[in-house]
Amino acid sequence: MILARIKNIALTEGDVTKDGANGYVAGDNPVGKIPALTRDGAPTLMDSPVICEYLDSLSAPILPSSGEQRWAQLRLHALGDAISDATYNYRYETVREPALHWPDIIARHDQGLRNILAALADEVDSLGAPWEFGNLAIICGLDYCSYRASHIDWRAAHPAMAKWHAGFAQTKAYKDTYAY
Ligand SMILES: N[C@@H](CCC(=O)N[C@@H](CS)C(=O)NCC(=O)O)C(=O)O
Repeated sequence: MILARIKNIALTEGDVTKDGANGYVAGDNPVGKIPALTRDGAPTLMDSPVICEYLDSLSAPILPSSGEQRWAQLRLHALGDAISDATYNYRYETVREPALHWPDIIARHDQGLRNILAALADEVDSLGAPWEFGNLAIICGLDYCSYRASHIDWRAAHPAMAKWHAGFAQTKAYKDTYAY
């Protein structure tokens, strides 16, 4: 949604229903996960990097078309998505009743999250500002981590990254799309 807002692309948010083992069911999305992008006369797209690249392609792309700059942006985007993935995984494991907890796998997701955050904090000066293709996924991941894994106080652990994030939180695209 942030990328759509930055690029002035009008999207309509659809209602999704959760259908047990089928996951989130809306339109033509067998993956059963959100986000998914339904399009008139074309198949539904799923997976946030794919959706972002599609939206970016609709007008003057911010993702470089080739070369190391492209890989740098895709790498940062992947690291941002990895924050979200580790947070989902941590949440899925810890939302179960305590008798079903598996401490080793909880520790794996918790540590994975901490490792990604520390690695990004080490390179905070090169994460870019304002919005770029890579850093928008990092901002989304950081906010999702605050929401679902709040015991990891990344702002306290990484003050420079907190300051970097705060700059984005002042932007209209952020304020218009902040979900928590
Ligand atoms: N790699 C995917 C991950 C999507 C994802 O895991 N979404 C979660 C958000 S809560 C979901 O829909 N989970 C529902 C499920 O797995 O049933 C992306 O970036 O879009």
